[in-house]
Amino acid sequence: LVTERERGRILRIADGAVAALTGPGADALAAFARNRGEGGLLGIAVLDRGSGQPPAVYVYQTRDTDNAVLRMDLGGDELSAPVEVLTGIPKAANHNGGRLKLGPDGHLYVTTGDASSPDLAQDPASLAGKILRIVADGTAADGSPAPGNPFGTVVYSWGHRNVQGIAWTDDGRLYASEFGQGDVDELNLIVAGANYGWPLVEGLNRAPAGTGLGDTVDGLTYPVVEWRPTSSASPSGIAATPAGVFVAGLRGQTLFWVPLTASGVGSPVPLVTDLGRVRDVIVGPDGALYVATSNTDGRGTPRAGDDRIVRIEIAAS
Ligand SMILES: [Ca+2]
Repeated sequence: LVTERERGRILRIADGAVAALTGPGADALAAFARNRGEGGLLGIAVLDRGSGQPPAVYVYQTRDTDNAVLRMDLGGDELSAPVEVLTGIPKAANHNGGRLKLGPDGHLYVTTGDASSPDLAQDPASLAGKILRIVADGTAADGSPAPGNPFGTVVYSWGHRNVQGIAWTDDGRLYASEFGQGDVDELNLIVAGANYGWPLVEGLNRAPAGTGLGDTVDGLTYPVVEWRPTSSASPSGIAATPAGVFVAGLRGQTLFWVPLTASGVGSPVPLVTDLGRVRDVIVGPDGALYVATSNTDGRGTPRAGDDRIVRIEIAAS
């Protein structure tokens, strides 16, 4: 399934054929679809509830006054009317975050942006500039703080500017990509309760002398990978395989490969550079990478066939 940010549609793509989902849920999502800057219909995650039950589809959508996580049942190509799972995430024209992923622990991780109010990222009580971790089992408990969250709230990590991608490695490490202000884009290793520094620091900028990648100094945790300047990357969606972390780059128009090492990650390697702006990358059930381009979003140069979902096979080693 693929979301369309501005039209508010969810597409089912199978064997190269594209069909838009229908039903009350599709109508409700489309009703909020107007030009919302970087907002709109953003992340999507699907929960398989087992035999006899329809899958639950979670989406992140920018509405009139907030960003919200909504849930629908999917029967065939029909979506039921949305149920509000988590509301009141600050919205703005820019910095809405919006990635959703179900973690290996079965909980739903939600990335938010600072909603162009940087200080909110340093306010643990605000949902802006955070990674959130919530219950998502398809019941009325959805949206409550997941057990073990560091503050007893839905907040999992804080001090983020605009988290665009999250992914887990096989050994359980959680990585997250983040757009910088203009100097430094980041890939962070996410630890529960850690403060990733925005807007006090950006990458290693303004860090105490001697601070290295991945260090935690004076309560702030620094990224494990930097891209300088941000025009070289703008890291959006990410995916992880045993080969490493794959990072979709918008302004950098590159799919990066960040190799995994015993102690962390290596330096990013440009892997694919001929697709234009790359919005997202996931690992498919077949083990291949599926990459979404973003050349028709008003910031790119559309080419024939854009935008596209591209399948890329990667070597096992
Ligand atoms: Ca940071």
